[in-house]
Amino acid sequence: MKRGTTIYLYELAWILPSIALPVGMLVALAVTAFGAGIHLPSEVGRVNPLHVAATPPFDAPGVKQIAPGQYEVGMLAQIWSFTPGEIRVPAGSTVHFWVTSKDVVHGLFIPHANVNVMVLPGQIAHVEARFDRPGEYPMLCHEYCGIAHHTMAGKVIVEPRS
Ligand SMILES: [Cu+2]
Repeated sequence: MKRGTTIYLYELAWILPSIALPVGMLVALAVTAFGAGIHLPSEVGRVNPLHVAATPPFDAPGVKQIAPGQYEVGMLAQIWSFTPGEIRVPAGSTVHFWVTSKDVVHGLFIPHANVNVMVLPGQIAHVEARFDRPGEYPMLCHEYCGIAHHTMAGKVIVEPRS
């Protein structure tokens, strides 16, 4: 085999995967977004952060049962806590979180529950999660929001079904 041909094949062995990989990722992204309808949790509405404490559902933050096994949580994030800071639901529940911030940029991250959303003042974020396994799930702020950011946490308590 001529030397020039060998180099060409060697280059081809790198070029083809480097095209196939991003194309494969784009196809996976398109199938996920348009086929399976999976999207990032995003802004679903706006609220004036100055009047958020008087705007439903944030005027009475808390857990509300909306149907059997379905709960809705109106949640306010502020430096350096979540209101409500503790959420209790029975195992197997789906929880719909409606979250906004009173002051600065926060985040809401619940490990093992597929909740990871930005919480911005002026924007309402919506995310839902199903809690099948009983236990305590921490709710963490994952955006640096000031000197006591590391203390900003709450918990979801999933109680076993009797
Ligand atoms: Cu925070």
